[in-house]
Amino acid sequence: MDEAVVDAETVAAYQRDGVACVRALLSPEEVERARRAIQVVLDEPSPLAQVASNADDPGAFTEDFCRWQEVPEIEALARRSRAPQVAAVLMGSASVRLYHDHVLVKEGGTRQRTPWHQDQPYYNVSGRGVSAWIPVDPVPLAGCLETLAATHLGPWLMPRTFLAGEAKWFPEGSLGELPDIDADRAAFDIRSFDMQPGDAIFFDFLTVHGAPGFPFAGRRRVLSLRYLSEEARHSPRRWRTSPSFDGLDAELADGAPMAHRLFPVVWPAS
Ligand SMILES: O=C(O)CCC(=O)C(=O)O
Repeated sequence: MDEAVVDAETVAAYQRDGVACVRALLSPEEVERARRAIQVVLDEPSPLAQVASNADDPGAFTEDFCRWQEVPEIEALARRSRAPQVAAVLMGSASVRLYHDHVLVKEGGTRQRTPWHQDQPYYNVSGRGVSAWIPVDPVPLAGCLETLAATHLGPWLMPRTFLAGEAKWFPEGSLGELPDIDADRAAFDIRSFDMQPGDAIFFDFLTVHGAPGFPFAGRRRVLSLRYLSEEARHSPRRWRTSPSFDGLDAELADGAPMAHRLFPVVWPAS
């Protein structure tokens, strides 16, 4: 283990809980780069971009996905910041691939909650992966991503569409349902953190998580970098995944390693 990259206590916490906060993952210069990149993404949204809040929300929740090939500053951060090496150490994986980048911006005053969910059932992969959720603004505890410790150990829970609650990716009844966490929050081991720009929450693709709105004056701009372990395998779903990788199923067999130009090896750096 490389102690200079992430300490042993953080690695042990991550493996036990499926979540760990890594302070100052990005340098101040890298935070500036991430801010510029997020602005480019907001100014020039891709076809995958969406507003995930209602029209009457006093703020707005905007998302975009998979921009690293067009926005060089995202590619530089995804490849050459500490993030891919930390991802490798936390997952205990000798190499990691970039899966995708995800920009998540909540404007000040946004009411829209991000519902509790696991990411992996929405994805086209099986096997371990990790997200690095990196705010470039201060995020007080009351506005921070929330995670449920140890849910990375499973089971997989039913992914549903966020607004209508439909089961599209797996047949109805084939996976267990998420408990009503907000009905009895004290019964769950909820982890969240007071974040400074450039700090990161690393969490497993199976870790149950959600986020409150952002009841503050400033914005909550986040760059999430998502990485695959060596054991990740292609797992086509019966419904469009989020994000979708159109045409991939014709190029990568079900069960194949994620060896494809869309998912470059980013650690060890080449
Ligand atoms: O930033 C948010 O509000 C939610 C983040 C999330 O669900 C994710 O990063 O997978």
